[in-house]
Amino acid sequence: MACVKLVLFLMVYPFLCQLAFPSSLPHLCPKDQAHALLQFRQMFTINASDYCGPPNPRTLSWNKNTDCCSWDRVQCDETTGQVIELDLACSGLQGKFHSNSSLFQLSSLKLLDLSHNDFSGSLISPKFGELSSLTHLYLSRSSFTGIIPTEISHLSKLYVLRIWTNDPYGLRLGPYNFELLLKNLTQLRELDLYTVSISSPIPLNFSFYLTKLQLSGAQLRGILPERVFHLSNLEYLYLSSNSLTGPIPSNLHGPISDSRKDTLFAQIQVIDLSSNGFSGNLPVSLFENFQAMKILGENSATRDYVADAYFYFYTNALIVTAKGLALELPRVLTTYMIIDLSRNRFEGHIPNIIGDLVGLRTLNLSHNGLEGIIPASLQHLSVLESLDLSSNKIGGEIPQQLTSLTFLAVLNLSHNHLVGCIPKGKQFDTFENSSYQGNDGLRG
Ligand SMILES: *[C@@H]1O[C@H](CO)[C@@H](O)[C@H](O)[C@H]1NC(C)=O
Ligand SMILES: *[C@@H]1O[C@H](CO)[C@@H](O)[C@H](O)[C@H]1NC(C)=O
Ligand SMILES: *[C@@H]1O[C@H](CO)[C@@H](O)[C@H](O)[C@H]1NC(C)=O
Ligand SMILES: *[C@@H]1O[C@H](CO)[C@@H](O)[C@H](O)[C@H]1NC(C)=O
Ligand SMILES: *[C@@H]1O[C@H](CO)[C@@H](O)[C@H](O)[C@H]1NC(C)=O
Ligand SMILES: *[C@@H]1O[C@H](CO)[C@@H](O)[C@H](O)[C@H]1NC(C)=O
Ligand SMILES: CC(=O)N[C@H]1CO[C@H](CO)[C@@H](O)[C@@H]1O
Repeated sequence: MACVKLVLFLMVYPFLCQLAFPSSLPHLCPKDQAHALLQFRQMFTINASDYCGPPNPRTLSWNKNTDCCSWDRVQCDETTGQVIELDLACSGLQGKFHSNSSLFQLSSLKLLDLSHNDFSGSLISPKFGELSSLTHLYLSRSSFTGIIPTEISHLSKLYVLRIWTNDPYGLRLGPYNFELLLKNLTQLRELDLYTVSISSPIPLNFSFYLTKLQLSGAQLRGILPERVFHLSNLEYLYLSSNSLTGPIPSNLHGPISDSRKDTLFAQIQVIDLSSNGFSGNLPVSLFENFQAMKILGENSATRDYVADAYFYFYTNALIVTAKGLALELPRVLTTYMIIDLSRNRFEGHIPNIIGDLVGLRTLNLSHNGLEGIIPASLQHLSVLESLDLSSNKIGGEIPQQLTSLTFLAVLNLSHNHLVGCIPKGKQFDTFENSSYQGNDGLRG
């Protein structure tokens, strides 16, 4: 009798459980989704790339006899059981990515990461545009070629879109598609199209939520719309190696009135406008607004920081771990604050106010037409590691106070009109003479 009771209890238990804890009941992955995943997996051989470090072919462990929600790198919705996250970054997938891939049957996907695989010159399928729940799409450095399809702009829920490539002939995005993309993806926090060829001016329509904009090497031209400076959440702006021209507006107005002006670029941590055709004076009024750079973070006094996700990618093979962290990294750890305005046509003086940006690690103003003197206020940049003012027309003496910059590992003042004695002591005893060459009036 007791035995029957126990059996009955065991039979009823799951239902009781479901009543009591409806959402904690483990859902089985729907059969069609498991099938779609396995079918996708079968299209590829596994050949881990050196870029990702040691081979980590996670999809090998997928097994049709187990619940696909328990598979490595697969996440399901707790209530519906639908696959909502698929993180296949650095999975060593090698082979053609078919335009009708079974992956597109996973219609509830919110996060899809296919970066750092080798899809051998496949085109990016227009069907990505059908995954309308996507908030995060990562397709970087996966050997896709051709034109990024217009359909990507259907993904109006996207927060993060990363399609960077390191092949300048790899991917293109027509000017019209670029405009459409910016206009329709109104929720975007991060847009990374590094070296994707766009070949157009920067359109005016931007998501105001952007925290990171990476468009280096995108063959952009024309002037930088003032609207870019109104992205009040922007932390990372990379526009290097384009053909952008004109002065940076010196009279920026806040979105409603001048009183809102202090929000402009207040969060900026990295601004890289190097190798463009910018002209005019350095943007003093913009520097004034760099509130985040005026703070010396808690861990700043150590070198034990991790820079933004890019730095992390390029210096650390553990991209897999990095990805999960990437969104949070800049906030959690001390960041690597950079101003790089090198190789442009900026003129005028180096503004004293740069000395207020005490969080700066790297300042590169080289290869411009700057005049005047090196402001002594730079002595306040106590965590500065790299200072490059080379190839300008800067005169006067090197301020003795710069010897207080004890973190300075790279200094380049070459090819200017500096005079007087090179300061002695501390870091200054470590710099090579190529740091000073091409200044006829310098001694010591
Ligand atoms: C794996 O990839 C490397 C370079 O990416 C290539 O040289 C090698 O032939 C590939 N191995 C196989 C089995 O395809
Ligand atoms: C994709 O299309 C090819 C033919 O163009 C076909 O052989 C293949 O089975 C299709 N795959 C899927 C997942 O529908
Ligand atoms: C823009 O997004 C909406 C959804 O918000 C979508 O219906 C529309 O097709 C998209 N337009 C383009 C051109 O992608
Ligand atoms: C500064 O920028 C120039 C030109 O973009 C570059 O060649 C140089 O290496 C940079 N300096 C440092 C110290 O990185
Ligand atoms: C640079 O320094 C080396 C010694 O470290 C010296 O031999 C050389 O002449 C110097 N070059 C110039 C241009 O001063
Ligand atoms: C400084 O820059 C010049 C060119 O601008 C370069 O030749 C020299 O090697 C650089 N020196 C250092 C120490 O970086
Ligand atoms: C500044 C600008 O061009 N804004 C436009 C962005 O897109 C919307 C929708 O097409 C337009 O209404 C705005 O005028």
